[in-house]
Amino acid sequence: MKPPVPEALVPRLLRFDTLGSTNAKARELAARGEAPGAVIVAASQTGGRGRGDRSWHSPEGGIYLSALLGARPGRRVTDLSFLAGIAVAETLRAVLPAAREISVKWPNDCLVDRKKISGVLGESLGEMGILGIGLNVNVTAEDLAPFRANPFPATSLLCETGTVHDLEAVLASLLASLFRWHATYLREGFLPLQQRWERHCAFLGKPVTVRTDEGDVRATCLGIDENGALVLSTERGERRHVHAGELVSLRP
Ligand code: BT5
Repeated sequence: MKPPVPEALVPRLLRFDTLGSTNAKARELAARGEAPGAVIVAASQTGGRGRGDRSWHSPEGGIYLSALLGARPGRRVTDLSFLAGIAVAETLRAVLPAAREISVKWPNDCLVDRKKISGVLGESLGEMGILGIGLNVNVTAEDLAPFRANPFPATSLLCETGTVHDLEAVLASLLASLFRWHATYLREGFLPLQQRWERHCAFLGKPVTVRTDEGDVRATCLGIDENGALVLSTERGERRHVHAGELVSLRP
């Protein structure tokens, strides 16, 4: 008999003014019994975290949240990062003009016209995933100046449109999309996520450089596999699946 499909979750918002890191708060609350569906939201962070030892600049005007979510039985919580990318891309699509390119970037950034507007930090806590999402909404160009020289320079909705956006409306739309896709994932598995993520990826068929522990790989991006690994076709024509790393550049 098939195991029962877990029930779809409804987001329960837990709001804070300033936090060190919403991911750290989520971990603390989960240890005290907070259940999946909880979403920790902060107006700003003083110690926002990126991947590895990197940090996430988190002034007021951005969205900083961590959602406690489960993976589908038998799957890994790393699946959840792809939910975040899709939800951010969908949210941005609804507010930006159609001419703007919105793309997910493996493993879990979201770009507008090749500039980084959002980052995701997925962590695991036993069976549960802590899905941290940072999205630059009304963050000013001045605030993002330290990241202007990055290979994928930082941007915000404010920088891209010149107007201030309704933070609450953007948050509501992001959470609706995130939880809708989570329900689809619980019901149908990773395949719909894989397909939708690839639809939001502007790098397919393009020559890219991917940084891995074993060095940089120059290859053509083909998509992601059933576990979320990046699928590449190397310059020697070999197919390669990269499980850990980062797409660091798009080559001309
Ligand atoms: C990420 O790391 O992109 C993951 C960021 C996750 C942030 C969220 S906010 C809510 C939750 N709570 C947390 O504590 N974290 C999560 P990574 O791929 O390592 O990128 C980090 C790099 O992006 C930094 O080294 C900077 O170069 C750049 N950066 C920092 N702040 C930025 C910002 N606000 N916008 C764009 N780029 C930024």
